[in-house]
Amino acid sequence: MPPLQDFDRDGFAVRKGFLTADETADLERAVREAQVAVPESSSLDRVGLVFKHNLFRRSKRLQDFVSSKKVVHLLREFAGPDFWIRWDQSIEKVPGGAPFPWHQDNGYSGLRDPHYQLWIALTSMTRENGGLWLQRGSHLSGVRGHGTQGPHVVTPADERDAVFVDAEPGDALVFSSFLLHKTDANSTASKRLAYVIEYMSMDHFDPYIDGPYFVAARGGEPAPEFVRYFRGRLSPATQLKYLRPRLERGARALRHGCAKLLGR
Ligand SMILES: O=C(O)CCC(=O)C(=O)O
Repeated sequence: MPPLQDFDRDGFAVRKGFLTADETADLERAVREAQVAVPESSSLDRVGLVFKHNLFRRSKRLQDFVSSKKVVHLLREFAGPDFWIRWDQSIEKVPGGAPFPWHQDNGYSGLRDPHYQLWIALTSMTRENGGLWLQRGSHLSGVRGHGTQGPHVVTPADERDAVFVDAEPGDALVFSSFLLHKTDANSTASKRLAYVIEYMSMDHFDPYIDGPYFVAARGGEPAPEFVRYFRGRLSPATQLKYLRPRLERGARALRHGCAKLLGR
């Protein structure tokens, strides 16, 4: 594992062979099992990108994995000793699946604080099948402005600075949610599958996620537990930070509801 200074500088860290072949096969089985209950839930399905969210909420096996000692000991290097899971998803890019343009995860989440994305390859990830490209160090400039492009939230990036991460099944990548990343189209005849878990320090909160919240670690050790409250949620600073965006979202939803009612 590269030292923490490298992660601070680059915004990501790769861990080749993080899972053994057996662990990878077990994880893929658990992901496939949990996927069954989740409807394909995004307009991106139509362009060959199949996202299935919140799998861990339905699967004890995934809860055990995402809060296992191996995973917690990796994540505590980045997220600190106490962290919870805001989100997980499997991402399958089928043959012909479309590109997913440059963005920061915060462009989608609307959050001001970082989370740490643990990206585990369940198939190989190549340039041809739509593997992951990153902009080294791009996390250092904080949250950027994003626009929209079809179903995507996007921000400009210089292609010349892009770094490709080759991965084999069982390889893991941890990256900051502030890091710019993208994937290209899948031009092969095989699917590309990754399982992604988003870890957030318990000092930080996501006001757009409904509880209960799954705590993965306390004091740097596994402490799996669903809770209603934790310090980031209770913090007045967090509530204030998101007061305005939440009011704006509420107003947008109200306007949208009224327009629908009035048939506009
Ligand atoms: O897997 C992909 O093609 C892109 C997904 C992605 O960048 C994300 O979920 O943030």
